[in-house]
Amino acid sequence: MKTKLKIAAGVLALSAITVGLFSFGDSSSGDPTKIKVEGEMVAELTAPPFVPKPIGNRAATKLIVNMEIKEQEGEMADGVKYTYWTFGGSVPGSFIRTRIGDEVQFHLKNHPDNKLPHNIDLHAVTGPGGGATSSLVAPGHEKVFNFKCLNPGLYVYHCATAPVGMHIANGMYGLILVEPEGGLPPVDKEYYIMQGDFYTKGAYGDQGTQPFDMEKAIKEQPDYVVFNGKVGSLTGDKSITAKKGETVRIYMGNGGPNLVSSFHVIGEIFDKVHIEGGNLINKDVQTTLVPAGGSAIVEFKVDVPGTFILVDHSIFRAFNKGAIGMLKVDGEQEKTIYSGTVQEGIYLPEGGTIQNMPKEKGVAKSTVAKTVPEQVKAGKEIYGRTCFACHQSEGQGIPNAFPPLAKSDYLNANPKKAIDAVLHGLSGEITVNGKKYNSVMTSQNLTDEEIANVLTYVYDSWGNNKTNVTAPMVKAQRGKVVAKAKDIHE
Ligand code: HEC
Ligand SMILES: [Cu+2]
Repeated sequence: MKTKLKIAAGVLALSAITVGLFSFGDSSSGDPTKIKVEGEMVAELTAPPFVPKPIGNRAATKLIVNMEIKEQEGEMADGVKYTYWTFGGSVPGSFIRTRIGDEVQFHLKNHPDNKLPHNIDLHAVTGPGGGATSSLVAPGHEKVFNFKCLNPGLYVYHCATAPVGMHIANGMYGLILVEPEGGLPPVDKEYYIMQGDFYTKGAYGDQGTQPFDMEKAIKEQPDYVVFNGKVGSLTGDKSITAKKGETVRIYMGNGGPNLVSSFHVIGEIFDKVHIEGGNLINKDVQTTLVPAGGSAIVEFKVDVPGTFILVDHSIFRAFNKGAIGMLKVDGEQEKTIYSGTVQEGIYLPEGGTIQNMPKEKGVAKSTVAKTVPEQVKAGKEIYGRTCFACHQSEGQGIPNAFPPLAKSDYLNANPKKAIDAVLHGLSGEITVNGKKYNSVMTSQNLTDEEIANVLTYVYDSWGNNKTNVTAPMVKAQRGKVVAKAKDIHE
């Protein structure tokens, strides 16, 4: 406990210096301990990905926070059960929104059905243990303590009951925002996201109830790295949304317990980042580092429609451990900002010019028809280069994000639809093996022969129905959908 307190004091000292150097409005130049409070109110708390209403210009007040701890079973991924320990019934815990000068009266309630004592350390608190020393509470009990918000910023809170790592690893963390005098500038959409790493006895995707694995946690080898407590919490119909032209602010935290997050939104640039959730604003940022037990506030305007993928850019975590979310932006295309593919052709270094896709036979160099095993071999290589990233090594896909190709009823029902997906891309709602997906697969820039080979490989693998897709079949579909696309444009 002693060393932990020292660390907390060090962090607080640092944040005090930051406030001195960079202004978060002018409030920080005054003495926040002197800010008078008016009246009292009960804090609105929200589950992720939502945040309470902005503070705006309300005066500092006595703010009552009622936080209930619940130990409850949830789903880490499809068919994977996990017992989470939560603040308020969600991972991350309920979002708390305050302002500088608020006097928070914190009620920590440990539900009688719980098995363990817990407490809370809020990084926004100036005081021993960030509140942990005053809040240890047994099941069926409540503890109350008060603190005054002295430093504006976005702060992590977490349980600090021994074994601390285990309480955090089971989901006991969340964010508390302390707004500056007058509030943060208004934006159109605000969301709450927190990354966390999870350690299970079984490997990623192993079915059934998965207990916590202390050994893997100590070795810092997580099976899951996820946003908002589970795989797929922010994909498909749970994606966060915005309309073209809107400004989006994400309150991004990292509960850890171990990993640091390289937070990135594919296809967007953060116009502004409150570095580490504090007062220093960086502009035009591609990827921002969110420390374990730290945060960042990122803001950007969405200028073009589409699906933007949120990732930890330590990229195996994204595609293999679950750290993927989606922001869906509606609106008209904005071709001057992003054109889409304007030309598709064959690149011949010797020839030096871009040519159109071969319309006639004879352009491709080797047109000797391959045997099925040759197709499978060539197709496997293409799969590893192009499809693998999303549909995964065994065609298992990623729950709620990328549909499976293994034993896919969609794929096995009709090779023409599979060919269309690879040729022209696929978007809108589809159902694969009883699960709905509503996402975007971009068109894959492959020749007829390559598409034939990769699909023959897919059909030959993972329990699929061994359809042999040939180049002429692909060519036939290519012709058809061009005509269809034309219809749409007319
Ligand atoms: C960038 C990610 C990505 C890549 C790369 C990708 N796909 Fe997809 N694929 C998707 C998504 C997302 C969907 C679902 C689209 C929807 O919801 O409408 C999908 C759907 C499909 C489907 C139909 C659904 C099913 O599960 O049967 C097939 C077939 C398919 N992809 C094959 C491929 C093949 C073959 C490749 C490689 C040549 C490939 N995909 C590359 C993301 C991708
Ligand atoms: Cu706890």
